[in-house]
Amino acid sequence: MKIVVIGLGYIGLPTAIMFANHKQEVVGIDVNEQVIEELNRGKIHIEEPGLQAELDRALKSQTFRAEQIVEQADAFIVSVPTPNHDDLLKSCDLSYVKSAVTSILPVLQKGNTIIIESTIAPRSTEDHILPLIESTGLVVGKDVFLVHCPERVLPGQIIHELIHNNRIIGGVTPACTQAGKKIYSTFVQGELIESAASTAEMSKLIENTYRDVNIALANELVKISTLLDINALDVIEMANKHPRVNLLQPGPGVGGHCLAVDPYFIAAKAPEESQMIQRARQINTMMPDFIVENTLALLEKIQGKKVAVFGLTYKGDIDDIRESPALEIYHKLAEMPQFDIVAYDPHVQATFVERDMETAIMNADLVVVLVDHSEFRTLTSKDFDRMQQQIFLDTRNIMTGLVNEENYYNLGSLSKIKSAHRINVPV
Ligand code: SAJ
Repeated sequence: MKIVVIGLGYIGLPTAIMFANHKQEVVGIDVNEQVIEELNRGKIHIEEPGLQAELDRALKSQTFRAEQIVEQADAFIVSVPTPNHDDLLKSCDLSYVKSAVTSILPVLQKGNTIIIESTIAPRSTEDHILPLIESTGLVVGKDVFLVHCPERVLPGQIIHELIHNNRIIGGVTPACTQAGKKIYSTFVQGELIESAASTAEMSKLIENTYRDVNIALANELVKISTLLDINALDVIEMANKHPRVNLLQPGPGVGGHCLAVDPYFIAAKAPEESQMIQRARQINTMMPDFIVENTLALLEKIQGKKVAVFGLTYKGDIDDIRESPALEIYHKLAEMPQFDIVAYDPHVQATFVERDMETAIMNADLVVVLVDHSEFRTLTSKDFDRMQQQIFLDTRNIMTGLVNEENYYNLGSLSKIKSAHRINVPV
């Protein structure tokens, strides 16, 4: 089977390569000329464990090549970004998806299948994509097949999850679902769950919304517990010992291109009915300010000046800084002329980011940990000898080598920062 994958980003590229390494002929399409050129030379442009080796294999077997122009194929997979519109409820911007689908139309033939993998607002496949395709005169469900098959892989584990996760195959008609199943069965070992396009769209969105709301609850618990001088991290640990409770972890905010984006796609389609979803978004987007406030209170308490910010990505062990609360916190602190703020992240290459830890912590008064990179987990106080004062604010609760230090603060012990002038709590 020949498959054209449009959009060679964090999802499209691994997906294209997986098909190529499972005996399909794959052409990857991207608008970025440099990406095309590098991929054909054998270099991946994103950080994802195992992906480079998979590309090497696909190029060697000549089952994958990257191009700029869409060509005829049996199946087309659209995996392009769907950002938020800059409107009140940050609705779903379908323009890249529509333009990718439009680029397929001139080469579309009877019997072809079009699959939308991009995350889209509920009803988008039927209300927006279907009319585009049928404008050619081809009938969906009879001449060509249209499917929404949301990707559900976790960055950092994409290769494994692409193969083993269940996939929702949401066809516009039952014949579309069957056409989609045939394509993914070439390499997916998880269950291929038959569904309708709109159910698949909403299911994908609510999966990430569920996590966002759950994290908002944990973040709210931190604020409440800080006020009441209770350790929220201990509370979560205890509560999660209940067999039917699974609170997620609080942190400096929720980032990435999924949890911080998808809930708005639902909210914008049903503003009145989505009060809790919107409130959870607000709670999570306010977390960076809460961390900045606590950092400033701690700096005041310790009379500190230099801060080393550990981690800028939106989560650990990846190089992705999209929608990153850590980056937002860094920028907010760096704007304050009275402090010397250094960013350290072994995964991020940018001029303002220090990649040498020794240089970053030299004479620092405070280390603020914003990302749970594995490299940080094993650090002990010996590693911080060069600091002026060894004080830590660990928003991810991962510096296990330091937890017993007197000057170690995490989201369970923020009340210690303000304990000198604690506000009166209503009794
Ligand atoms: N986070 C917390 N506390 C937690 C877990 C996460 O604050 O307990 C934060 C992270 O630090 C990060 C953000 O949430 O800033 C998102 O991280 P994540 O690991 O929850 O999610 P993503 O965005 O990397 O990937 C999610 C996954 N969705 C689910 O697990 C339901 C993934 O499976 C999806 O494929 C992906 O979204 C997507 O593309 O939608």
